Amino acid sequence: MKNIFKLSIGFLITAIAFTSCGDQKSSKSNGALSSSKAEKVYVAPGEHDSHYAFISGGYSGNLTVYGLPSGRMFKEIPVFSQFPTNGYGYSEETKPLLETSYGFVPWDDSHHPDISQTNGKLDGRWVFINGNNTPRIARISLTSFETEEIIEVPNSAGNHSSSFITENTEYVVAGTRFSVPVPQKDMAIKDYKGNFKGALSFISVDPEHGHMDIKFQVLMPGFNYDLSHPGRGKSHGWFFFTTYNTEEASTLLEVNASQNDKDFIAAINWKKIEEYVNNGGGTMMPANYAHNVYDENTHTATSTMKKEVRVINPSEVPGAIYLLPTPKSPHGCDVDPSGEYIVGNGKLSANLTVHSFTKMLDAIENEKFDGDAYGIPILKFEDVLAGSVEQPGLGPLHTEFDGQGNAYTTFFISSEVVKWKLGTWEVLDRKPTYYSVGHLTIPGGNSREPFGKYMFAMNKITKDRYLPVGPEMEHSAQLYDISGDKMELLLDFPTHGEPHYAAAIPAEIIKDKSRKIYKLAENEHPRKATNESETKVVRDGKNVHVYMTLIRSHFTPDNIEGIKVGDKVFFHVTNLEQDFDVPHGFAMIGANNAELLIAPGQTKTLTWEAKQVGVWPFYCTDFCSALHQEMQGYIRVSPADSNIELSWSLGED
Ligand code: K7E
Ligand code: CUA
Repeated sequence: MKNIFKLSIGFLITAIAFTSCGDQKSSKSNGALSSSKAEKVYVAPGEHDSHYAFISGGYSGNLTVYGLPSGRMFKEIPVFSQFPTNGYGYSEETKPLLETSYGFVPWDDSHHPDISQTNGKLDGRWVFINGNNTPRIARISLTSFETEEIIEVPNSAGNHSSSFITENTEYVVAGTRFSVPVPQKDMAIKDYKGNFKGALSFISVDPEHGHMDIKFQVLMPGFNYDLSHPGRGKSHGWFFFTTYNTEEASTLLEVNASQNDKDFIAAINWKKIEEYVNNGGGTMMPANYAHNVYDENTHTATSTMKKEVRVINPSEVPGAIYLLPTPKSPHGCDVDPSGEYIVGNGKLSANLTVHSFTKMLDAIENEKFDGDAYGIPILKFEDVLAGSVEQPGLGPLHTEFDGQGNAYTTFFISSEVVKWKLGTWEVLDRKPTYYSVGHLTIPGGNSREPFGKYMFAMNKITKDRYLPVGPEMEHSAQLYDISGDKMELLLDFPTHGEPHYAAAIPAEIIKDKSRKIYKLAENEHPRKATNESETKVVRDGKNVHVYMTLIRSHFTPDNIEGIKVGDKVFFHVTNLEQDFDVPHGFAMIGANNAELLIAPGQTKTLTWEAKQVGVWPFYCTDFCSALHQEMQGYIRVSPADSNIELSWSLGED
């Protein structure tokens, strides 16, 4: 067994070396884009792209917004990471979004964005994304393009099989990558097997406001739950998770978790469990997790610690959970638009395995079982197999669909995307990627109605594709036209962080409802100042609250005296502008946090500690008018025992 394994690794390494050198050659020979390709990605000055792509920032913790087909980056939306560019996670209003049971966690590792759906179609209301490191799920508004909510996932560790949503956005799902003791406790690591648990969390989404709530967690055997996708159409009501490390090894997983010939796809009938829960089933377990919600009217987030979570053991709901044997350490778990086919991308498997939902139901009904794992029935492999794509490439990771009956699978080791036909399993086309592709995205590719015009591959290794910028290059995406029989490579474009996955959508679904301003009349921030006459400075012990406004091109007030060393000054800054795209910035010398970038009509708060006697300037950071450089002011800081009165002014000498 071990020797065979070593042999296959040897083969893979040779394959890597072989492909990368082959790739370089073909890259050189195809070097310049032909003019027809250039036309396909050319978006003339002032014209708009036809699609948005929301690309995961990976270890940046954020989400970037791109246009297709141009590959231009429009915005970075801060999600799990502090973002000095606009003060996210530094302003008093947004700090609560990053609260967790571990305290303030200003970073995460985001992997899988997924856009909300109605009836299996992208509805463009929200995009969800997971935090892998400190298990969390975020909801981002596709109206304001801001993070509106983050919920922590207890009993989870490495929230990787996440954040995929069901076809009416009933649930956003989070599965743990690492199994852990549940509840956590001090125990020997070597006693992992049989004792650790893997929590699969079903988080309900309020249909109107999108608010998330953990409806239940299924405490599964201690495998690693890698990726997941919902059933759709005929399989709506089920959710599928790939597993690896069904060996339950705790050390040297590269060897010890590659022993079993087959791991599993876990099929969860969430409708059945939901019914059980709605009838009072499950157990409330003590837990500690943060639920952070941003209010668009007060422009302020609040963080609440939740104290319990509903857990379900598989044995409580017979007939709700089955295991589908799947070779070998599958990564991606992808369901086709009809809901019939479930693709298990076995990383170390020679063939690509596709299961049939219809056969699965039949096997369940006729009890075609092959034993069980911790009481969960294992279905017979042959009885659930729809077919397999024979030797399509090396190291399959992820599959997407074009809605025309074709599937597209990425192969990391052989660095290619392979197009194949659902049902006949024949390979139709293959195109190299530069280099070592991870995920790929087709707009709507994870829905009942994909928009099969473009596909882009997100590659892990960039090497020579761009001008060198030192030892580390940004990752590279590649856009293909998939409207014809053969895929056509159109464009390379760099991405930010590690773009594990992306969600993409036709622009017309969201662009017209994109927010332009925050209406001052609707501003409910408790410390707003919606006109200059409402500005003031208020002392409350050692805390000083400055109610300040901004308009081209001055601060009100712009001279403040009577601050003392040891004071904590809270600048509550309201941007009075009511025009699209006229933000102002606020920066204070020596601030230990960041600047603020304040959208029209918005109020944000920056805290500054007065540490040294002197007269200290603040200024606007965003070039907002011809007199932007005049947009500045001073704060006088006097000794702690000074009796200078608090005063503030604008335009008085
Ligand atoms: Cu990078 Cu989806 Cu986290 Cu595969 S995952 S590549
Ligand atoms: Cu306001 Cu520059």
